[in-house]
Amino acid sequence: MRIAKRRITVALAIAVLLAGFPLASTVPFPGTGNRSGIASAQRDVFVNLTTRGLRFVPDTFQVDPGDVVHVRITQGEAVVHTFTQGKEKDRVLPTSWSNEELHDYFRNNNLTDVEIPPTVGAVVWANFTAPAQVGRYEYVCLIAGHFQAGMYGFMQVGTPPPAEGLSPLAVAGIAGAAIVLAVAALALALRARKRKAGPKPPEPPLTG
Ligand SMILES: [Cu+2]
Repeated sequence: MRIAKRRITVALAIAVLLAGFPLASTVPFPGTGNRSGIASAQRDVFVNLTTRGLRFVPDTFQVDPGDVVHVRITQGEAVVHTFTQGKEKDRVLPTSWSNEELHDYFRNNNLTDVEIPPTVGAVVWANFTAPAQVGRYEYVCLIAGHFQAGMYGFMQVGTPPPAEGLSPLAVAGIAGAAIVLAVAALALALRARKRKAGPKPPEPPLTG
């Protein structure tokens, strides 16, 4: 009876440890969420983009939440473009969309929308405040057919979480559990071997 009680206590302790374990992995990644409540001065950041071959070069850039972003766009070809920055977090727009659908969407979902005249070397500035939420925000060109041809990119606001969605703490926890299991398995294997060994067979008599 006493042993059974102790077993239950041990099982409970393990259950509590396991239940607590997922807590580590749900702790927000540093930098997740908005900065409200944290006193920090707004920062001006400058980003250089070029339009070339129906592409934005580069097709990704990173800023911090709440940054005042100044995008300097240099026209690299004699084709009119727009730089239209979306404001919906982690939305990836389908390239199957028609230009009408794209225009309808960006009518109410843009942080900035500027036109780049079709003169090589022309410079246009797009200025806006980065969203408070960490995430990816798509930017596109609204000239008919350009988005569908691949003229889009992503502004990364804040530090993206690790690819697998596991926090470093969770990864460390899993690695630790794996080591504990490996050591336990080794100990069991050694014990089994010791048991099997038994007494030594007698030495054969020496001859000649
Ligand atoms: Cu374009």
